[in-house]
Amino acid sequence: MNSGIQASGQAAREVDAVVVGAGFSGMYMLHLLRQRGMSAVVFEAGDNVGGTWYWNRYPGARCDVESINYQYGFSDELQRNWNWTERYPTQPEIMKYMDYVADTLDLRRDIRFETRVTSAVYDEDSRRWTVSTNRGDVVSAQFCIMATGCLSAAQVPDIEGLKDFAGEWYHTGEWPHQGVDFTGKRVAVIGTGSSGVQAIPLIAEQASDLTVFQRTANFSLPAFNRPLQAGEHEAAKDSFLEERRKAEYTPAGANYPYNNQSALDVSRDEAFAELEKRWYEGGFAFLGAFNDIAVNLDSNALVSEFVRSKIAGVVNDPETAALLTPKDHPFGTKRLCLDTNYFETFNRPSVHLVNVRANPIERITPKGLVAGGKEYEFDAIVFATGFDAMTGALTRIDIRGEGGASLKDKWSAGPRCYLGLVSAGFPNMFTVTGPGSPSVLSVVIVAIEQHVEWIMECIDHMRAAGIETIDAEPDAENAWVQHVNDVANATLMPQANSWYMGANVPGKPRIFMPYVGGLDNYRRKCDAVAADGYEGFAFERERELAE
Ligand code: N01
Repeated sequence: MNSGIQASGQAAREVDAVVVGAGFSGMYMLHLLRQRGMSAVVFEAGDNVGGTWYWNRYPGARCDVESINYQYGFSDELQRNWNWTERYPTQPEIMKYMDYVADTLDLRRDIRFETRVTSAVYDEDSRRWTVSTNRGDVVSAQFCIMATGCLSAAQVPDIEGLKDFAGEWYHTGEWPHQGVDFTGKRVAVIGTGSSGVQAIPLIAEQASDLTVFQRTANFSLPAFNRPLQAGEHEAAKDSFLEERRKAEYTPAGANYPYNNQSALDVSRDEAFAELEKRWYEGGFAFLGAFNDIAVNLDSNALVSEFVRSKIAGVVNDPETAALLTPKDHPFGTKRLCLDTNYFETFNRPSVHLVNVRANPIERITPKGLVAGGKEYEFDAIVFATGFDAMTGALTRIDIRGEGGASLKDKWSAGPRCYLGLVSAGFPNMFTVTGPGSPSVLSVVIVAIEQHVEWIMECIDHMRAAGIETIDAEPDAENAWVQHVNDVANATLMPQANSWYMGANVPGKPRIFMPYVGGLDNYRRKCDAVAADGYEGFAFERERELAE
């Protein structure tokens, strides 16, 4: 149990750093801080490590990055002593891995579980952050590191009547730990993003009747998951670190076979042959088939046509197939899904599809919900409706920087952050995989390691040079935000109503939030900024030196 740190009203305990969140980012950050001999405390809302994987326990939850690549790359010992069992890791296996890391590195003693940070307030006189929690902890820290995750603030749509629903309802991102048995139940799933696409086939196996409410048809690639063969992971261990070092300088943090050719430079038959080959290999390597899928509408149209034909080939009912076929956005401009039997599931007589775009959900009733004027009855409703991505976990905390300015207010027209690392006016607060960094557009653990290491080296530099605070210079921040937008606007990405654009949250500004310029370019930029004396950042030296 968490004993708390300091009841409010008493003097705050002082630490060098507070870390918010004990997912992959927070765990590694804590490890590095402790290696430096710095005092640190991590606050974590869950009762265990795991971050987004702690909460997303819905049926079928599985990472769509191959397991061998979905692990830390900073320690040979860690990777050598761990064995994955499937090509793509299940949520329970990822949790076991994170438990293993927490135990091996003895992280838990500095993590306060079941504790949610409610506010972080910067004091200009002391140049320290005061971080408060829902359990009365008050901690004063020089550094405040937000390891809050990009997809951790669950978004339940504000649909009238939910509180009157007589059945059970769940959000995929806040799934009950004891699991849910849908056997014999009539179930609704709202949402067909990655979570819905993974959950629907498994819920369909249990439920007596499943109705899927789809607002936007999504592109999904087959995962072709399989158990790893005897010795397969063992064989990969010798080259793992070398492969990871290479992956760190690729656009997506993965050594996919990239074909540096336009889809338009080959014949249609050749293009389809390449796509067919990659399709049956499974996974996101499909994206590397041609070099202009994300920027050239004609190339993209060819790929879209190929993927659409696959849906038509699987779904028996032509009307259902047509409805499941994405037509309103270019391929890859919404986050691609990876599935196992998703489209096949719609061939089950017990599974029905409702087009929410044509028949909007009007309200929830005690018995079910009304869409397009028709009432549907359910025992359970599953919201696979996603997250207030990239900003929600931060804006839900009352963060106050210089002059008492609120981060939420500063970001009201869209997040502003230099390199996705520091937001001007919030000195010594770092965001791991913050908006304006590649984060969700790359293998996120590779992006996380790059950020955590950069932050640690920056703090090392400050401590060695007697510097007390770091802040982003407003001009550098403005230029970076502009660059993030310019790079996005040169691609097809802004053409979709995606969560990358904030489009899934009513009222959220429509800004492309992650950096689409590639993890490789981004990493070089961050390295160059550091090498150049932290160009674009402003330092303040320790008080006695300044006075
Ligand atoms: O959420 P989403 P998610 N009425 O936002 C619909 C990562 N992830 O939880 O597209 C009706 O993608 C919404 O419709 P629309 C991954 O990065 C990874 O599935 O906005 N429908 C959409 O269909 C992923 O992208 C893994 O028109 C409503 C769906 O709900 C991210 O998390 C697994 C609605 C939400 O899709 C988020 O995925 C799972 C409303 N009011 C997640 N509001 C893996 O690694 C929303 N929708 C495999």
